[in-house]
Amino acid sequence: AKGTKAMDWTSYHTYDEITEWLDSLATDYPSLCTVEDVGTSYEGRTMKLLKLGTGPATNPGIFIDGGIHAREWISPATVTYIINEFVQNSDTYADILAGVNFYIMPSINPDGYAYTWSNDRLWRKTRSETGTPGCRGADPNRNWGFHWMEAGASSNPCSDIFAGSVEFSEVEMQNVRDQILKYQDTLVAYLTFHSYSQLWMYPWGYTTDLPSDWQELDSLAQDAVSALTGVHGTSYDIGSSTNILYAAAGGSDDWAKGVGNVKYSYTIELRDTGFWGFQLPPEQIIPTGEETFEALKVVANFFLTP
Ligand code: ING
Ligand code: ZN
Repeated sequence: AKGTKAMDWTSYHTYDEITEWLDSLATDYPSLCTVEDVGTSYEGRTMKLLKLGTGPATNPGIFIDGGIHAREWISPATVTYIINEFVQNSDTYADILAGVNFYIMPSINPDGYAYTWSNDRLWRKTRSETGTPGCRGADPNRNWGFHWMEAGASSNPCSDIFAGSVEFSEVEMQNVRDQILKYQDTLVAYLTFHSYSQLWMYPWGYTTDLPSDWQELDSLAQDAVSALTGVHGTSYDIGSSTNILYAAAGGSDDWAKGVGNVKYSYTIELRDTGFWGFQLPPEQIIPTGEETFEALKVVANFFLTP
């Protein structure tokens, strides 16, 4: 369609390809989406946010990010699939797009992601200097400033779960945080996509305690997952991250709920359950996108005012 940059979901794409594609969408579909520069990564990559929706800025907002962990390639691939599905079939989804605004960042750890293409396919963290030679990067999902470092995080810069020298030490997470704060008044949901394990999780990650409204988060998760499973039969577990996976403080979902005050905050671990792990074959991008999109529709429809 139009001059939209070539993109496909039969292979994985580099950070630059994803970014150029976002720009081309904003050029070609100005009534559906706009792109905003939201800052620069440690190594100087431009970070972009796509805003998708046809209604007023006061509509309920859903913030979506992908790629916080560099090696979890199915995450940015699924987030771009979701964008494409909405843009290419905007008539089908006219009600959702008129009633909800999506704020989407497909790849929020650009330096780490680039490093998984160039040097180390299994790199997880950012690429900032730590002061310890040979040990770069912080775990961006231990870096958020809510009960920071209280559980499941390390102060050792060589660890894969190094929380950073201080909360929000990582400029990329500062950039994402500032976008969430910018749209905070409208945000009803925050979805952050990881892989792998097939889990639909809600806070808290820093404690085994549950949020007081956990039953509402659980109920929407159940509805989303049942739609997801209905597509290809993929099974997901649902629960608080501490209770179904492990305790880990400094996660973006905890911050979004605990500080950002976004009620429906979820961390979603996409396919698979470990056979391929982070190296999910590209043949699974489309089926993963299809089932995840159905789950997202359930979430979006939940916030449509009838
Ligand atoms: N898993 C998440 C991690 O950051 C998680 C799981 C998220 C735990 C949020 C606690 C809170 O470790 C992966 N695959 O990264
Ligand atoms: Zn992850």
